[in-house]
Amino acid sequence: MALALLLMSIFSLVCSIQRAKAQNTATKETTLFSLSKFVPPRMVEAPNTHLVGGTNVRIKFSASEPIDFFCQNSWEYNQSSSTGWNNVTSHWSDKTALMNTTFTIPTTDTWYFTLVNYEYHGIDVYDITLYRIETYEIHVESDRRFYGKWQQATLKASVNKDGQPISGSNVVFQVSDPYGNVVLNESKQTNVQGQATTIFTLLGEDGTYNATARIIVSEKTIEDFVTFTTDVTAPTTIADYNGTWGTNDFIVPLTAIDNESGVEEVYYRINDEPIQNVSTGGQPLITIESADNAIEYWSIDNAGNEENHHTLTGIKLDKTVPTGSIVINNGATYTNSTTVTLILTATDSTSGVYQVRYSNDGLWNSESWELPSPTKTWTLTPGDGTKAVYCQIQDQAGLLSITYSKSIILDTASPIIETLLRIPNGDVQPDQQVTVLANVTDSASGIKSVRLRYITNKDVIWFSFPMILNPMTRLYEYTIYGQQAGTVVKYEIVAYDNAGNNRTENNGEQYYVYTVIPEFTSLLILPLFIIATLLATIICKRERKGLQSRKAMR
Ligand SMILES: [Ca+2]
Ligand SMILES: [Ca+2]
Ligand SMILES: [Ca+2]
Repeated sequence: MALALLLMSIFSLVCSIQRAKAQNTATKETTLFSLSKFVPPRMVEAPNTHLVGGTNVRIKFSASEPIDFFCQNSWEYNQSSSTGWNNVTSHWSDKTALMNTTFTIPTTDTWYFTLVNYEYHGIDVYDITLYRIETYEIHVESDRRFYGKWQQATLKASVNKDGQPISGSNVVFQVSDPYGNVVLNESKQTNVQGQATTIFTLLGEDGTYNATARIIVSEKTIEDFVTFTTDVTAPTTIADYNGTWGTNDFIVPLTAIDNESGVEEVYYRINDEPIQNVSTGGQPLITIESADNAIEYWSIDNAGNEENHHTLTGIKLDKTVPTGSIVINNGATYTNSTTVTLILTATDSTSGVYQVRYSNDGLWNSESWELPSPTKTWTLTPGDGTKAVYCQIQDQAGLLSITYSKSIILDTASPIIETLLRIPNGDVQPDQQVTVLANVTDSASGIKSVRLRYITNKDVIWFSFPMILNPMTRLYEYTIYGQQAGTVVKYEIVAYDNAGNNRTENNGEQYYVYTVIPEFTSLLILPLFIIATLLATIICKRERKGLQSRKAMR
């Protein structure tokens, strides 16, 4: 509080000193008339005094005692007729012993001043004086507030009286440099516009000049002063950018400082676009996706000093999310293992791919980021069925891709082989075909193929043939060719599902076996029977022929 009061009093002191220095007006009073009467008559006329509108006057009146005195002065009277003065209007009247009042003649018309006293109170004495008041004023200004190195300054002083320019007035200009040295001291006459000018060259260094223009009015000096500054140092501009990627259009704020004259304007050019300034174009806005936007920037101060241009490069903006794809096991429909291989493609046009993350559920709550690799071993959740794998990509700017996903069907269960049949059942005759049937099913991926494998005791290799699904019976069938007698056939069934699982049904590694039986009796009965029949037929025919021959001989 005490400090504030101290500062305020210092401020007041400075102001009062400045006011004392900057007395740029003066008044000059000229007595127009002065009357002094002892026991004045009822009507006193002052000398007719020619006054023009706008003229300032002062009336000074004093009487020996307070009286009821009406002084109707002549700016209520004009000389409009040859018969005398006509009252136009009353400007003032008073009842006083003392008066000291200034007036301005109210119009631009010509007026004549006179004085009439209608009242008579027998006063002893009065004095009245009318003064003309003229006000002189001087004003000085520099053509600029701030100047650059070695620039020329023009000082212009204007002198007027009662607001009107006056020519021929002698103006003395005096200029002191920043070190207090008087560098100019000359006199100039005002022209018809009431103006006097002087031109001089400033120093090539920073600093503030004081200039004074003065005239002498009625032995009084009035003066005005102006200060101006040389500024030879260009501003300094700073761009605020931390080098990180932006993901939306962003501003690079330019801040400029300047000593002496201050910053007049900050200019910039983004990439090769037209030059803009901050006042009208706003701060530079980066909108183009690139890893290397550039801003050229500089400032100019109020003295016209232009800063060396700076160029900020590597301004990064990426507004586009990365893209990619995921493939499981080279695009297979099925897998029989929870361990799969993922193939990831990830691209980002501007900032580039930074990292990726994978998920079995598509919820990005606990999945960690990792650097991308072309292939990745991944574990599906257990349990047969359709399994999706999700992935997301992040670019260097921090933008996230959409979630990409692919599915694969997990099938870890082998096919089921049941209801094994053989027709005929049991041993078979030589060359007799044997049909094997089986009910084969698979739960997740379905049956891809079923094969019947067999070997005989006369072979050294296994034969393998596809079993065909009979659409009527829904059983897989294969018919083994007939074999020679004495052949022992053993077989098994192998089923494959679409996921690569397989099951072999081989009767607990004992295989299924049948034998081709060598039945000689049955083989010989027929030809023997045929032979016997033929023989019997032949004998029978021969007997009939003999009987018929014997009947004919009779
Ligand atoms: Ca400067
Ligand atoms: Ca991007
Ligand atoms: Ca299966």
